[in-house]
Amino acid sequence: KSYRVAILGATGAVGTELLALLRERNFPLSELTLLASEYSAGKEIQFGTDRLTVKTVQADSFDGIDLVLASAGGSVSKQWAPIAAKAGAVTIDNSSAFRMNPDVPLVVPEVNPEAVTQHQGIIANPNCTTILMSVAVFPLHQVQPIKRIVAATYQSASGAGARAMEEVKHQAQAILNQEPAKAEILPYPLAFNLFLHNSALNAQGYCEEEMKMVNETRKIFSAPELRITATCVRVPVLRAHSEAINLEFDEPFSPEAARQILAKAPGIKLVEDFGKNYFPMPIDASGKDEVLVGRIRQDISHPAGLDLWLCGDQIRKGAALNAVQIAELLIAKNLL
Ligand code: 2RA
Repeated sequence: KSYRVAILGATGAVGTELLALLRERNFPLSELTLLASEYSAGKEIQFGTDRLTVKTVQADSFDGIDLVLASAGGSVSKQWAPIAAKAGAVTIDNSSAFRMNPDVPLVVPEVNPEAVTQHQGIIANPNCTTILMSVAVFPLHQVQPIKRIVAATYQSASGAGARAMEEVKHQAQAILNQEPAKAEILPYPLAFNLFLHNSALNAQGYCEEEMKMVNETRKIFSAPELRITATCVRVPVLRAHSEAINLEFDEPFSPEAARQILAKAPGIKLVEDFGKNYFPMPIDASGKDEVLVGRIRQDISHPAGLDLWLCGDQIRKGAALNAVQIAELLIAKNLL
């Protein structure tokens, strides 16, 4: 069987990666429609031997469509995903619009694949930092429930969009030319700098990005008691996020046991050579499907604590790949 697929937000960084993945993974396509808001309409995009023209999304865009892969921002998803559902399509939405909606499964295929069976037309793709952390720590949680997570993230410019990736390069060039670094897409100069993620702050001083890690992880793990705190930082890296993760359990969890479990876990590649002091780096994770995990070690401040480090491609596993894997899961479960 093959499927009529629409990509909503086809011209963005994630949309571009979605197209690449559909080809790379030979997704069974009978028809591919590229949709975007009016100002991106008309663009021509090469897809294999076909030259596709991006169309403006409108009420009848989803008639006859089986699957919508949406990555065009929360307001566009809020407007069009319910219309697509009414037209009989399943939407896998990369925005945060529906993630905490109880009727919308929030899915990382390596963690809670069974959640897709509950969908009512919309399935939410978690935030990139949540996906990467979930893939890395869920295999340990399955062996011994995690009590508390302390996360610090080192997030690439790609999370702020393709234009932000260009801007950080221009900023670096400016600085090397002893010129002022302009910050127009990004809130501040990022080249040779870093800053706390600039999403809105709540009354407790946590930003939306940090609360996504807290709330989304609890939903994906079905672990409302799981205690999580996070500090999210934007760093001058192009397209891979890194995260320093501290885990607290009830009982000690040895690094050796954790290493053995993670070495066999889905979606993970162990990268650690203590002799060479070599561990995951964004340049190794970029363009890869796996979450690179390394520097697994006993937390010396807590007998039941464990520290680890991860890097993962924000556009790929952090967004587009996870969405395509959810679509593949729907096919495998005859839900599409
Ligand atoms: C970011 N996770 O990195 C957010 C959006 N992709 O800014």
